[in-house]
Amino acid sequence: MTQNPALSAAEIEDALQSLSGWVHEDDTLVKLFEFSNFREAISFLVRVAFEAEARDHHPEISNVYNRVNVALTTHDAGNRVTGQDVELARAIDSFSWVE
Ligand code: H2B
Repeated sequence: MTQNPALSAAEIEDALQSLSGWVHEDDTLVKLFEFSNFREAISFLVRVAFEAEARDHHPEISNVYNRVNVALTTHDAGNRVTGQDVELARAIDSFSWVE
C-alpha cells in the first residue's frame, strides 16, 4: 500500500530507539510482556485487543499463564513492518503496567 509503506530496516531500528523491549524479528515487531499472574495477563491482552479494534490494526497475540507475546506486522504491506506497527507498539507501551 503506497499510503502505508513498509519501513526499511534502518527506519525500524531508528523507531526502536524510542521504544522499550520491542525487537525487529522476521518482519514483525515483537515484545514479551510478563505479569504477576494470569488475570493481569488476560486483562492486558483484552486492552491490546480493544486498541487494535479502535485502530483497525490487529496484532498476533499469544498467552501462556502470566505472559503475553505481541507480534506486529502489516498484512496490507505484504507482512512487513510499517508506521502503523510502530504506532501501535507505542500505544501498547503507553498503557502497559509492566516493562
Ligand atoms: N491488521 C494488520 N496487522 N495488518 C493489516 O494490514 C490489517 C489489519 N488490515 N487489520 C486491516 C485489518 C484490513 O484488513 C481492514 C480491511 O482494514
